[in-house]
Amino acid sequence: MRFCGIALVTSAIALGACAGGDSNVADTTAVAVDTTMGPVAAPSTATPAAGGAVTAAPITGTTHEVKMVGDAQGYRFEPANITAKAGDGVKFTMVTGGPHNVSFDPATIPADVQAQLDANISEKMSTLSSALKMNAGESVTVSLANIKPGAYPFNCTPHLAMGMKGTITVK
Ligand SMILES: [Cu+2]
Repeated sequence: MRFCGIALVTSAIALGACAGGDSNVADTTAVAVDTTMGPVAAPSTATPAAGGAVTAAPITGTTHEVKMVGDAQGYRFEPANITAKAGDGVKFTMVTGGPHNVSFDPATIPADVQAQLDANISEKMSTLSSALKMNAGESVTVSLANIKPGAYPFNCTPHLAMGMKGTITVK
């Protein structure tokens, strides 16, 4: 996740690698670009591509930890309600009862937030929905960088009907 953030800032090529889903390739590309271009060249390539593509904004503040749990007491995010600042991030870690994911309903997310929030999800299976995490210890991170203040409800796609949901409030 962190290397993807760096990659997105430093290179549109690395962005393509991250979006492509092969983490090994993305990792190698990000490192190679970082060492060859150096910090001076990075800012000039951070401009979003023509056509309005939104790139992921890396976490610059606190990373809040949330557990994704399913057991005899039900399916839930712990904690379900997170209060954060813009620039913070939320790391959702699979603990038990997966697969779990983190999904935002576009109907509850302001139109001018959706593209950035979507770009800020570390690993996705569809728009505004993270990949499913099956194994304990696997995680998905959502950066709140460039996300305006507001309340952003989320849920777990497989367990929405069982009430597995929460809200991120950005102050
Ligand atoms: Cu779940």
